[in-house]
Amino acid sequence: MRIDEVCPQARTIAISGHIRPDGDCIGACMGMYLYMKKKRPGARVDIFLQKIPSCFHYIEGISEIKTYFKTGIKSYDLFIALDCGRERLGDAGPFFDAAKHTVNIDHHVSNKGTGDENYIVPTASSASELAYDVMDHEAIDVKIAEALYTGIVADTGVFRYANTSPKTMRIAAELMEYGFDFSALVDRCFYEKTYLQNQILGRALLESITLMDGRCIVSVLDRKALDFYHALPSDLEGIVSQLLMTTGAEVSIFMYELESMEYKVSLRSRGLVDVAKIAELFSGGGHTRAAGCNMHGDRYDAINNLTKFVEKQLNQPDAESEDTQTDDQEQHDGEV
Ligand SMILES: [Mn+2]
Repeated sequence: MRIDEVCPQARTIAISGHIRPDGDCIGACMGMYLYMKKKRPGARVDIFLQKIPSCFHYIEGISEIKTYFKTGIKSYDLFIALDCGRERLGDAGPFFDAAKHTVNIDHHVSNKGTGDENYIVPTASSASELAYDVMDHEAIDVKIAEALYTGIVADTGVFRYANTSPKTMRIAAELMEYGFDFSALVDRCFYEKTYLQNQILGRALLESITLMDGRCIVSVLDRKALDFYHALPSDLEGIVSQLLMTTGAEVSIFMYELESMEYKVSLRSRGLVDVAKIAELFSGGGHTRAAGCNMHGDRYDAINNLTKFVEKQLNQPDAESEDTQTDDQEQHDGEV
């Protein structure tokens, strides 16, 4: 796909991505938005996304996002959906349905292509990588490069996950040539934590327990602890991944109390255990290496119930737990 060849006459263009936008969704959409504004000066270009986490506010044009999904236009000439199909567009969905022509650019295996024109590449690291693919590289500038780089870094866990390909690295290198501060960008978006977040991470690590000779590590934070730190769910992101970074751990489980006797559970695996299968037993879901579910009742019962199935899988290592990781699964439970 060459995006410049799609509806060159379009006078109105809308761009959007999935609900609860993550780094890749934001990077791909913003990169495309800045690119289209530059390449199509005669057209009106609008971008719709839900609220953007403040760590991404350095991206050029972020304040122009229509977070309320309101516009004077009923039917756009062209709608570009990035990092998801029609079904995850949320409030941007009706604009997609009403658009005269739709384009879908995505890297999720589950997406069969929901646009009039589709560029779906499940082996790509990120939607941002694909957005780069369809652009005329001569027209990319430092602001577009910075947005796309953000997206690639987000979905590859800073070039750490198995979805990082030589092509990903080549694109990242090309983007780097534009000369933005990639080091500060990575620190700010992916490593920096607030003091509160660091404290609560410390607390979760301190109170963790290991089971099965250290192959499974579990930590639980109750309501009292969360209230003490005034912690929000977003402050707890990354705890389960940090737990897994323990020598010998195959599976990590992090639980926090939503309300009395109700727990939000996150599971991570290095690949030997399929945690999606375990989460599914408790009406949750996710991917082989990252999954989540909610559990009711006593915390010890919850831990026993979960770890029983971890142990079962660990004791049959030749079970079909092929690693099928292809995208942002390390960061999100249950979200495809
Ligand atoms: Mn993505």
